[in-house]
Amino acid sequence: MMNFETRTGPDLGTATPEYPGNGVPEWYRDAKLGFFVHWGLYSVPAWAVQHGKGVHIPTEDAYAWHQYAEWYGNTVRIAGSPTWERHQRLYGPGTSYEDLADRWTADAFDADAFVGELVDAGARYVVPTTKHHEGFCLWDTATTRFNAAARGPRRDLISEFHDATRRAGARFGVYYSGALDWHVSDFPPIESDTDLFRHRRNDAHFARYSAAQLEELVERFSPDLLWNDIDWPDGGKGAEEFGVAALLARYFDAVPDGVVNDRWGVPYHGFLTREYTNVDESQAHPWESTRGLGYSFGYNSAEDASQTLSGPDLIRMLVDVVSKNGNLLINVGPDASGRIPELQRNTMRELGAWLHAHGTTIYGTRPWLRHGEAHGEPRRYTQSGGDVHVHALDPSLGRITLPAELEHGRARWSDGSDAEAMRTVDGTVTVRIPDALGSAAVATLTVTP
Ligand code: FUL
Repeated sequence: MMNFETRTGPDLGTATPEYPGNGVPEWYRDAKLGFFVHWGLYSVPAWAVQHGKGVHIPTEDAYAWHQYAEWYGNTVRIAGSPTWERHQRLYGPGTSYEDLADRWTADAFDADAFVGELVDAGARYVVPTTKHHEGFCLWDTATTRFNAAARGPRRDLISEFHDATRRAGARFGVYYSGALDWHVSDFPPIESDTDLFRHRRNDAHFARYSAAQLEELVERFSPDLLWNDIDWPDGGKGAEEFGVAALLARYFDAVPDGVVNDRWGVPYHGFLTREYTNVDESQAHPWESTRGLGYSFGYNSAEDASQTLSGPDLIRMLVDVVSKNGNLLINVGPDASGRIPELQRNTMRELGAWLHAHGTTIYGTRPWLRHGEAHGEPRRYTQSGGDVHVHALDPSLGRITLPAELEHGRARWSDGSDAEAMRTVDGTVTVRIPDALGSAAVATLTVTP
């Protein structure tokens, strides 16, 4: 798998004064959980080769066998790739990727119901792809006819997402593919990480096109969050007007408490991004972990339950990320009709149910003195309002050994019942986990020190 953050994530502390808005607003730090929505023409074939545990793809085949279904528009152009073969068989050799636009109906998409499912699962912000690398715009843009209002769905999907998200009381963000737009480029397919840099436009025309699109998005939706992908085209000398510094200045003028990510190809960053990567230690700067519920962001119909995160896995992941000063931007990949596939939905429901009962130990919290302990039962810490929340990651162990700082505190479970702490013969203070919680994903104890 490609390691995106190593090339796009600048080091901590490298922000420079020429890039405005350095920092991350409190609303973003409090939100903890967002939902990414990868939806585009790639949702029509909704296919990539299966990845996952035990599957080894040699590096030289990483692009021909790409794990991300949203990369279909590239993979299908690599002659002989599994996607290319399947595409010929299903759609016939004359059907281009872009022809799929007319097969995309989005006929079951109900934005309020869709966003409602995300919010029920705990989302505090929602970030749909407005334009992925394929170049198809999901809003009614004046910049190209290759958009969802003119082709396929014939609806302004981003406007629908935006209105529904605001109505639901969540924050609204936009994903935008800054560096790559295969619709207006004329390169051979990307077959290696080197190609990823070579096969992209960086001319003034393209910078102007991208800037015009992003500005439409800012003007129409005042997004709380800009999630640019890969890099921003710098356009060369004379195109400074479309460069990152100018764009971000205009964005923060329009949305003073907005936030941006770290994929602009410049030393400026808002929150840092990590993709399919675990972070070992708590990070000083706010960061965001992202991944799909399976091994792809765009819906991959070839995946089954064994490739999909279970509810308990996702709950533990959220707790882990939050304890280390991160947010989790978990992704759903709807099908072409606009429904969330059942496998993803099941996991989301479990997360939502857990957050419903334990949300106060996640939302609005901050990291504690440390994220966990090197020894003893696996656990993670968060804190809020003077309380420390101890999240036992393996409740089947039946007990939590309290760290010295919390030994004399008052401890209770999420239903408010008191937890009894006992000093054991070896001198540690231990709380027994009630049998009813033994099979929970995480057992959370709140301690007032
Ligand atoms: C990456 C993209 O190439 C993936 O397709 C996905 O959108 C992910 C969030 O960012 O850089």
